[in-house]
Amino acid sequence: MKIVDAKVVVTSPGRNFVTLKLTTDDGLTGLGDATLNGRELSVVSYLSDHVTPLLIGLDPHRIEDTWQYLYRGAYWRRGPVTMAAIAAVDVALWDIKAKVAGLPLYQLLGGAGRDRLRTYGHADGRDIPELLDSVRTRLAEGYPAVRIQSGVPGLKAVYGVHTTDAHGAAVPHQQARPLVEDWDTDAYLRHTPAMFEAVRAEFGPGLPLLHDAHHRLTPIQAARLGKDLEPYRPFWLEDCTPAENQEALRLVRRHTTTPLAVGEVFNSVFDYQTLVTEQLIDYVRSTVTHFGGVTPLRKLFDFAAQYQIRTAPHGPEDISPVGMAAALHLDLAVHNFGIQEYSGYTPLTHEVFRPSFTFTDGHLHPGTAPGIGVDLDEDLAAAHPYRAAYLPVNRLQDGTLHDW
Ligand code: GCO
Ligand code: MG
Repeated sequence: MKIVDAKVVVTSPGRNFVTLKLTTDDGLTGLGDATLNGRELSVVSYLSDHVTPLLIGLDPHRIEDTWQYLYRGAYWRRGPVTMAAIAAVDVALWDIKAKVAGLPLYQLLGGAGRDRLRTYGHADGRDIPELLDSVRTRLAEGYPAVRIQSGVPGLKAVYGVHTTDAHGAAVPHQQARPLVEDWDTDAYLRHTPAMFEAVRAEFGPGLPLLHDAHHRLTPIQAARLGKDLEPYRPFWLEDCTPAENQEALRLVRRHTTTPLAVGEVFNSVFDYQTLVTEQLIDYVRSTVTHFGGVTPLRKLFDFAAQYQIRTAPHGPEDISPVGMAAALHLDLAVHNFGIQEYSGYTPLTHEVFRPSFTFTDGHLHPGTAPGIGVDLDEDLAAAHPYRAAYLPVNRLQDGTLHDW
């Protein structure tokens, strides 16, 4: 079997997604997700200019070899653009292989290790009462676990919290020029334990509560927050310090038993080396799309398993349904699955991608269709072209640019 065509599809049914479609001489097709939120076109160029011409004529069954060819063969290794491009190829090849076998991908990864996948959804509010309402909504939707983020008194726009204009209409957080949010770490550190206290008081001790600090704290600030949250038993504190510095987590870990989750911006096992071998974290947050595909993510998950670290793939709406489907197959198969982030997709996104995965009673399942189980409607995709859309930036109150 040979690859005879490789096409990159960019579509924006609400937000931008980049998809690679490979076709074989037998007429089989495979899809892979290459979406890098806010930097989408760099991956389109990497794929179209430097990768797809090399794929024509290759045997699609040689997944490991193709991965090594694109990773080692380029000489320049790692980085989000490279790894998103390689991920798309890797997933498209797994999709083809599983279709040839007539099996859902998870069967090729060892078969189902569980019946369904626990998820968490996002709750947010500009103040605590609005957050409590949002948690109620997520629970009514069936989510068994909830990430809580709230506005901080004195700040106008904070990560993870929706904003509205003067007429009450929602302001999309992605814009043609980045929105500017504001930040004050002391105010946040005072407010966040109170937010947890209010949610625990309303929903009791049993509900798994997660929180994302989005890389904004120094190690000693993160240690303080971890300690202050201990009475409320968070499921995890995510990305408490900037992700580049693995050693920072040593200090945080020494001071708190609050579980730590890290890794959505990582793209290589080397980003995790210290974190995993020194057991500085409890959850690895990488997903297929930004980590070079199913092939390397499986290796990371197995590595983490030796240290009793569990998996929790990144899963906001900026992972396309193709990338989500690939992650769900891996989630179902690996022994150390922890939880899957899932914020759902718009109805139009479901029409463009037509995924066969299901979300029932707060649990996902990748479905049993051969391959990864996603069909792309290319005509509908073409009717919704790319639009420039950037994530916000974040400034301290004196104007200094801070982590977003
Ligand atoms: C999460 C993430 C997202 C990111 C987004 C950026 O935990 O889901 O932090 O909310 O901000 O993926 O593209
Ligand atoms: Mg996050």
